[in-house]
Amino acid sequence: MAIHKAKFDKEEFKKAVVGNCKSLYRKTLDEASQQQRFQSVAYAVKDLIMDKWIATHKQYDKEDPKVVYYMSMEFLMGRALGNNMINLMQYKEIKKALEELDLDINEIEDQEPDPALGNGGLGRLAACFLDSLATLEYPSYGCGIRYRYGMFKQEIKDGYQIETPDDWLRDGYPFEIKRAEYRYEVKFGGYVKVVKDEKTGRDNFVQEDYRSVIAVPYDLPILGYGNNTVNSLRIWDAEPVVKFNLNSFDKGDYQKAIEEENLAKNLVEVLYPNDNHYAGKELRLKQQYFFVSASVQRAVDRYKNMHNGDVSKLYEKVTFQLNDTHPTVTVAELMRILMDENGLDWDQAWDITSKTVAYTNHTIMAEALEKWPIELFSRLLPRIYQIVEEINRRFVEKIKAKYPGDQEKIRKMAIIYDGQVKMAHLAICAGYSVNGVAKLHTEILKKQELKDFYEMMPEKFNNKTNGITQRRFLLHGNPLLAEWITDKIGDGWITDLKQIDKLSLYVDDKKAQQEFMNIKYKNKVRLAEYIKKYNGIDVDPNSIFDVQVKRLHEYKRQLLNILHVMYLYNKIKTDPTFDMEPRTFIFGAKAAAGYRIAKQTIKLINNVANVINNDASISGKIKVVFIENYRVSNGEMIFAAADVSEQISTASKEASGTGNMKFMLNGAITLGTMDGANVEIVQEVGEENAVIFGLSSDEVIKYENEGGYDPMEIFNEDQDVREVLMELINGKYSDNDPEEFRDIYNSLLNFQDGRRADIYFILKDFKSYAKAQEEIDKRYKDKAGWAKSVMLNTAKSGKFSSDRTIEEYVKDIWKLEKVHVEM
Ligand code: 4GP
Repeated sequence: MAIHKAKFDKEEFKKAVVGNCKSLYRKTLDEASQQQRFQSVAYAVKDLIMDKWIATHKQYDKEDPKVVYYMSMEFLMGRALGNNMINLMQYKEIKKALEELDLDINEIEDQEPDPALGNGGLGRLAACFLDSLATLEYPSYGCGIRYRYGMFKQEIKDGYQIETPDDWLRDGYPFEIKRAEYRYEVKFGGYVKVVKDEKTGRDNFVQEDYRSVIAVPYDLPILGYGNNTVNSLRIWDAEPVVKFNLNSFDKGDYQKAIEEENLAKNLVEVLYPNDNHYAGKELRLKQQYFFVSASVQRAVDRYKNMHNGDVSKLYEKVTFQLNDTHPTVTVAELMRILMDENGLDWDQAWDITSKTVAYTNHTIMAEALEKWPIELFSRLLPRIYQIVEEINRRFVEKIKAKYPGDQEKIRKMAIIYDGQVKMAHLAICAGYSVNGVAKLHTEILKKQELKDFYEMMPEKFNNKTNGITQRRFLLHGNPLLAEWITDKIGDGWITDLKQIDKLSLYVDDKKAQQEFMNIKYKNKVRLAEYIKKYNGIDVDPNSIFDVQVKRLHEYKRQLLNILHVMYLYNKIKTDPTFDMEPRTFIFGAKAAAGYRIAKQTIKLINNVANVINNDASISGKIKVVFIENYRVSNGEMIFAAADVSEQISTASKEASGTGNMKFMLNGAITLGTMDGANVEIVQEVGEENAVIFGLSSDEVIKYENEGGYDPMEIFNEDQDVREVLMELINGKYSDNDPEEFRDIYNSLLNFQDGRRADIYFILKDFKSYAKAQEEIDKRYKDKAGWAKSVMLNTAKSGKFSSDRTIEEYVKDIWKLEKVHVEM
């Protein structure tokens, strides 16, 4: 790939920063606040982007290439300033310019709020995909919502998680631009009137007595690395209709005006903070339809403008990729627009729609499956519901034709059944592609979760193993290692991560090993300073940094990790001569606000930390740290500093995982189960360079199909496990309140609320996990062996670039052509 580096005029840039400060704040740089300085710098960087952004869209208008619209309720972007500097290939130059203005780039970057318009995996994946699409020069739009408040900020008080609002727009977000020229009305509620068209004799469907909002987009630039491509992330804000339509006042319809005002205000107020979980709230469905309707209306208009108003070949130039089922109303909205607004008949509209929409599944967790009660769905989206009804009717006919007399098939596969609209079924029925996000996950979809659909439509199913962008998670997040790698093998890895395999040549080289481990040490010092600053805890950078950062979820088993820490602590206490490498267990995780047992787990981790960190008698052999407010920006620093990557989900439950890839890239050893993409990580790096434990996914699924296993047997027979479990309810870690962790204890041992005990096999996997942890200790003692292993992890991470993933989507699903932008 030809890398293009634009000329950088340092003096111009400095002038721009000073000028921005003046025109934005009426201040000189020295009297401006840090936030104001950040804004002044960000606007100057935005200036460097604008010409490319304009040129990209001119080129798209000229060439009329096929475009993918990545439809997602979440884009977990992380900070933009540093990343934009990197992708402009002007990080060092800008850093230097800022130094001359007496500004420290790290402090400036630290002023930017993380745009956190996502929860976790699926939202961050969307952000990595946009980076890769632009870098690979593929035309694309991210389509989402401009939430007023993104993912909440987490504070830890007395060990408890406290959620505070993420007011990311408070000071204004310098990189967005409002596109007031693209306004679309989105309608909710009311009823559908059928009006016969006198001329054509056709039935027209008209929504009456509805409430509506105006969707107004804001565009964020998505820069390709080292090229002129700047794509857009388009996030929609809601404004009340009355602002420009005073009619309702004229008619005295004051009530309606107020309702629409409130609708607009509430719609985009906040991101639902659930990961791998469906909340079923009416407002959530409104959010879904809101951004989908606006995005599809815009995409169809854009296409029509370029094709003389003819929509019949839309699929040649447009694909809507559904990031999980959240945007699945895309299917019905596109049908509505094609039929009701463009006069196509059902068959034509269906032919286009079913060649235009594709679906990605991100989880098999049952509680994440979206099912909307038809009462709610039809009340909120009456016309859309009619269309879904008809899609369902025709689909059921097809099922009947294929499986005559098999009522069971209809029960399992219908889109509408038992009074619910099943969004995954709609996405699969209408989509031309259905993909999972790692090999194992796709196999489980085919053999278990979506078995019936796979049998009926095998041609739709395919796998796209996730990836991450090395530009953010190595080049930006770990500058020391990035520079060292470039020194050794050149900078080709930045846009072609496969090349990082050239490091394999160095893994036995003593000097290279030392350099690599020295960088790791420096990154650990950087994290230790952060921990000291924000947690007040001293940690030893010479200890093993054993890290589990991800959303808090029972299936991810942070509980297994902390129970093991408690077990290890008991071991050290009973045998003070117990020999082990000092270990720092680092956690970071947000729990959904209403997820009780997840919040209790956070409290448990913090209480265990409190006891252990203050016990001088163990001479610092173990430290436990819970990093507050884990997010993309501190994540970048954490990955760089990790020795051990904890990927310990119950096998079969983690669809892919992407944190696992970020750790691997930065030279950490995976301690994990054979789940999600861990399987492929082990395949790439070799079993001897990872530590694997626990039940396999087949074993887990077998137990599940047989009604579970009995954790009491383990409790009865294993004294170590019993001791740890009793400590949950004897006050040892709960300031003498034995009830504090009762729910956790019960979840492991007692059948309750119709749920089996220990459904995530924590006790079942405990001993095998403890052994794996001993293995880590043993391997770490062999310094050269460890260095070689972590270097191999970095060297073998080439497959896990989101560039590779995107190329696969392009080839198998989207069929895009690259558009090269000249300046
Ligand atoms: C996540 C999966 O849990 C994770 O394994 C996967 O790597 C990620 O999607 C991206 O594909 N799912 C969600 C969710 O974030 O809310 O379902």
